[in-house]
Amino acid sequence: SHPLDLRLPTPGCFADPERAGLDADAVFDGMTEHLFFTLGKLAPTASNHDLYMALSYAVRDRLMTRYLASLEAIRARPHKTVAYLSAEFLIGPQLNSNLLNLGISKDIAEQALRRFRIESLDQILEVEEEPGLGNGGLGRLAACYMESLASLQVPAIGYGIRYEFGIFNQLIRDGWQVEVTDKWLKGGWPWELPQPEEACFVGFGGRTESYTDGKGNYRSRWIPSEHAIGIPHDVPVLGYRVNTCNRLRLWRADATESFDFYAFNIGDYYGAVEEKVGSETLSKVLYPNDGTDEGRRLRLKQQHFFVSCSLQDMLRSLGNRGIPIEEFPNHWTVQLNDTHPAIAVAELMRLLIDEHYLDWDTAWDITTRSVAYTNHTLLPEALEKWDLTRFRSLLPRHLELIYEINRRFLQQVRLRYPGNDAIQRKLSIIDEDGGKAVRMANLATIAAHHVNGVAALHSDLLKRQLMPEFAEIWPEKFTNVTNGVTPRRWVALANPALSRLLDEHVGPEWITNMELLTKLEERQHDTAFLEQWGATKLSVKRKLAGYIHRQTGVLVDPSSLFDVQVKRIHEYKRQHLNALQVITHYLRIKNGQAEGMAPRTVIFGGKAAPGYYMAKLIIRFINGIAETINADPDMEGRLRVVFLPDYNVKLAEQIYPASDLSEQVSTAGKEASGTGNMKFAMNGALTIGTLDGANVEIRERVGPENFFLFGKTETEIMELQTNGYRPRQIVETLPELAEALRLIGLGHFSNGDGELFRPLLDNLTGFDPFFVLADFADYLRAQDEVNQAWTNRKQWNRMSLLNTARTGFFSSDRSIQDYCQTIWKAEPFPVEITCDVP
Ligand code: 475
Repeated sequence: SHPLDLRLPTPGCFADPERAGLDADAVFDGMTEHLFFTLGKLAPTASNHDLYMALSYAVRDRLMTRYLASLEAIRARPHKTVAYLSAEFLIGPQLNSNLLNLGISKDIAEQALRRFRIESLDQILEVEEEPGLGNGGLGRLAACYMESLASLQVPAIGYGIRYEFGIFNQLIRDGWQVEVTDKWLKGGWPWELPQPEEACFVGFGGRTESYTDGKGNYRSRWIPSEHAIGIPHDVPVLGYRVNTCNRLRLWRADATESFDFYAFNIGDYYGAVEEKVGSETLSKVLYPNDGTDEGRRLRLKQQHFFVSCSLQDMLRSLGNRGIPIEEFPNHWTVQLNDTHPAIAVAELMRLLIDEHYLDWDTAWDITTRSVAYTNHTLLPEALEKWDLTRFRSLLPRHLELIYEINRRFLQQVRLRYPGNDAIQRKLSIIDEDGGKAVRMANLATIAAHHVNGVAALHSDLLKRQLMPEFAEIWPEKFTNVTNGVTPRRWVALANPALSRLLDEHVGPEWITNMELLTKLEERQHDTAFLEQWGATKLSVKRKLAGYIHRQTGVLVDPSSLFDVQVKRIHEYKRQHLNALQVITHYLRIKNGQAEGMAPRTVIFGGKAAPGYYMAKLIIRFINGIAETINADPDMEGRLRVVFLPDYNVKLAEQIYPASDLSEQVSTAGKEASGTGNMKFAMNGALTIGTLDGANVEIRERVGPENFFLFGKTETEIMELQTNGYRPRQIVETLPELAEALRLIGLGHFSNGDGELFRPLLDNLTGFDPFFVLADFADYLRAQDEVNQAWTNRKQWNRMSLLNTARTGFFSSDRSIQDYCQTIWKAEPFPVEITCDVP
């Protein structure tokens, strides 16, 4: 490849930080300029936020050579690019990860900061506002994948929505969750580059009409009644110590000035303003549901908005380079992150047929060779379905195209299963049972060249349970890519103490090749090293203990076992199973049966969807338990319970490294993969978990002797379900459980209010839809094993070390390599920048 000499101010020479502008003097000079010219501030009066902004701008400047060189490289020499379409990107704080990937060490940053009388980088990182543009696992996965794509030098662009308000901030008031608007943009966000000249128009509503073109061809077109403009806001995504700097392109909806002329001309000033306000609300707020489909009209509008902008952007980039449209699949590989962007199938067909005048077969060939679909959940309540009438009123042309896609597909089905009406009804994109609806998973599956699940078990269940007929028709379409997490953020940045140890004993290459961590196994019997391993963990726990005290006022003992469950609150994730375990632990202490039980700190964190009553009650329940236990003198030095409010990426970075025990206790078959489970294990926490999602693969890799397994398997759960499950009978056989439930019913954890947790008790003893009671006894047994293992600290440290050593597989670098080879057929494209700049 040809090195680019862009004659740009900061060359990409990692070998020579001074000439690359990455030394302390250059960073200081950059900060000084930005303080003065960009922010209009004088150094002596600058606040920490001002200094955060100045440092961020100075760092952003240093991304630009690589950013522009990466864009220019692709423009000059086309190469297949990954388009990752996702309604969510939960990217987390940006400053520290850009410092790391650029190669500006903490020491260099602090040298620069000291000249502004700031002693530690942490003081500056603290004030950074994180963009909460996602709910949980799915959005965070997209962010890890963008980071790994860049680090592996694969050209990629992430397409999404620039929500003005991200996931709400969570307060806890009287034990209840309170949602507060997330105004992440209020202080200015320095990491985005708006590109108003690349705006796109998107239509909604209206009608379709048929016409005959100049050549006598019969055609259709869409006459929308409403429009929005999408303005791209680009966020640079730099790879680790490479020149590749990809982009996250987030669309902000703006008013459609050119379309309000009519209203202005008749003097309807307010009417025109109304349309302006209406189109702006499109990118206003993220829907805070994780794992449920609300079927709201505005949500479908958001989806079509960002998908249409993104596809137009891809087509335009081919046009700009004079590449024929038939070449689309060789230049773009389009990944649908769940069905949220699945309207892309119909929109790409519409753009190709109605606007680029291709025939159906050519358009379908292009679409199906470009698009692939990742499924993230089997829960029926999460599968997106759009009411047909609503869908037609918003996207009438898309519905016509979907009908035609469906007609052709069902013809194939009829040939394959003649006379089998049930199969046709089941596979149809249109749900005809009850209120008619469009099934987005069926649309995505029919069009995609690959459909993948996110862990081995999940991909298997996807094939065998959710889509057996599709898998029979297209066996080669279905595949697995087990999720992964980026070791840059989740080890190097989050856990500098551990990273130093790994650098020393494995060598710094672990950070881009996590399989090297197996070298740690050589140390598994080295007493001194194991002690150092334990001491490192303890040092990180001290920091978290400080944070817990500042946030909640609860004093926790850093040498106690930190037992942690952080994730969205959901019944299938079973935080209430963990809470019941805590009550049992408490009762054993109360009843003098706690001999040999090591001191524990049980930590919870996570948000509940604002409309999910049972999840919110579970938060109240945990806080009730915490209040009772933490106030009881008998619990002093033995048991502490903490609910950390407002769990987000920034807080997660504090929590994973400080954990001893990772709670992964979902009902088998319900958690598609989990990714927190990987972050815990990499940071040396042991897992207590069910055979669900990626837990299965984590256990296989770390070894069953280094994992606390409990609970029914997916098959056993299915059997229970079909044979009739009676949770009340379980209570009768388990006195500890009965006592816990009795106390809850007496209001022991709710200041005497026996009614507060009644719905939770009724749920558990009535239907218990997630088999909490069915797994309770085995869970307690596994918790006793945990306690035993913790008592032999050398043994525990060894198990912890083996967890870190053997979880290299769960690096998102490995996941991305899987996607590149099996689904995308995309390859690295190193960007060269000459260092010989004057
Ligand atoms: C799974 N979010 C995890 C993770 O693959 C898995 C749903 C509807 C609307 C908005 N967001 C959602 C999810 O479905 C989601 O986050 N799924 C999660 O994806 C990454 O590790 O098991 O629950």
